[in-house]
Amino acid sequence: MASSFTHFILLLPLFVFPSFSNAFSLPNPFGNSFDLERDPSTLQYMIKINQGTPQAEVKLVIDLGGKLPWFGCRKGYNSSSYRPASCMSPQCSQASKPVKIQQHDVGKGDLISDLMAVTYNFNPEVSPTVTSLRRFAFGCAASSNFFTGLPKASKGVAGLGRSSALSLVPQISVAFRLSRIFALELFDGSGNDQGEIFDGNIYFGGGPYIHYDWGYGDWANRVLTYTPLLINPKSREEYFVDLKSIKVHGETVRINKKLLSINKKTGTGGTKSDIQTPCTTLETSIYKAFIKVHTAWAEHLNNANAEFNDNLNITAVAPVAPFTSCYNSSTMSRVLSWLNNMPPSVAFIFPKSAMNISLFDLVRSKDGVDCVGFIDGGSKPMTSIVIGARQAGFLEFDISRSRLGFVEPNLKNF
Ligand SMILES: *[C@@H]1O[C@H](CO)[C@@H](O)[C@H](O)[C@H]1NC(C)=O
Ligand SMILES: *[C@@H]1O[C@H](CO)[C@@H](O)[C@H](O)[C@H]1NC(C)=O
Ligand SMILES: *[C@@H]1O[C@H](CO)[C@@H](O)[C@H](O)[C@H]1NC(C)=O
Ligand SMILES: CC(=O)N[C@H]1CO[C@H](CO)[C@@H](O)[C@@H]1O
Repeated sequence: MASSFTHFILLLPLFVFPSFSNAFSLPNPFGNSFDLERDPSTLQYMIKINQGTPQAEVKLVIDLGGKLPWFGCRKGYNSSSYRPASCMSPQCSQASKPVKIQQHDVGKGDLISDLMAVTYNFNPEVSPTVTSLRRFAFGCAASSNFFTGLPKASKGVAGLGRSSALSLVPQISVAFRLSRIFALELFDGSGNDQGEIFDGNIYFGGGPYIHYDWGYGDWANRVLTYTPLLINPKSREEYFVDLKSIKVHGETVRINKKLLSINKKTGTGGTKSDIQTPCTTLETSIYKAFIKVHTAWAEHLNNANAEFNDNLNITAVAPVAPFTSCYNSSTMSRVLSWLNNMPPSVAFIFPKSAMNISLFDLVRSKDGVDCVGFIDGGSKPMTSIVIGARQAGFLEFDISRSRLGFVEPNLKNF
């Protein structure tokens, strides 16, 4: 899937970013954070960890549904603090069964432990950065088959699953007595107005998420809205949510409701968050209905507008694969400045809250072309809707309270 995106730059000009895009977040003083890097060719987000003795930087691809962190450690791994996972350790009971990493089984005994540096309170202006070394369990991948499809720069995968005791989330929470919470702040490498490039951060332990809000001109916390996380009995590591409908500029997309629930026997259907998916995928019938409503909005806007604003003229252009609906961005930008008083471009509607995707609905695919950044996921996908990295922005995964937190973009700042 990722490879079809390689020629795309998921890029939007700064003016279309919601308020959080230009800012670092400060994690809660007791929480931990790591920098993320996005691989430009596979668009995968990698967590950068410092690990072993002597310490070396290792990049691991974030896998929200992964059971444990793992990397290639047979060849050339000569860390002096490396240990096979001890059978006195609580991890041993897990290791006595073969540990599944991605689609492959690793044999018994392939669990190791080593030191990893964890940084907290990372804003030096507030107080000095504190780095602490703790011992963590990792899967040790012996064969190069494990690396098929991973970015060249990565050495393995950081599993952040919600159920496994070896997932990085419970491991960090046990080591630092934190709640089982992590948050992802994803940028697309397009930088802020000081020309700095951020790909993102991951925070462990929960908020507040203090960040510099350029629209507001001061430090601010993020106000999160929540929706419950659901368990898919056939895929217990992943983060499913109860999406009820999708609205495009206030208009509800007609969706066969059956597709939105998880089949408890087969595990198919429903909606999950997965940042290894660069752009949200929709089952074919949902995709078609969605694009239809989006297109109707553009046409309606042009017609309605002709009477009183001749500046507004959204012009469709030849679609750029894998997208099927694209517009001339010079005609789109005028619309964007108009949006202040309109419903968000796209909103995911949950039982008691709505997640506005305003402007993250679009992807600038090549110079001057903005495409509706959703992908046809096929007619028989395992999961009907996969909310991808482009539409994620800032997400808090709260396993302790089984809920997903998100920021509603502040439209006043556009
Ligand atoms: C082992 O570690 C040393 C010191 O960091 C390094 O110079 C050497 O290249 C490493 N050996 C291998 C095979 O990676
Ligand atoms: C809108 O743009 C199209 C294509 O550029 C053009 O043919 C049409 O005349 C324009 N309409 C208005 C009202 O400006
Ligand atoms: C977009 O519109 C502008 C202004 O009308 C025009 O100069 C440009 O060629 C168009 N770009 C595309 C990709 O159609
Ligand atoms: C801040 C904001 O724009 N909130 C909106 C998000 O979307 C829902 C559903 O369309 C609206 O009701 C909110 O006002």
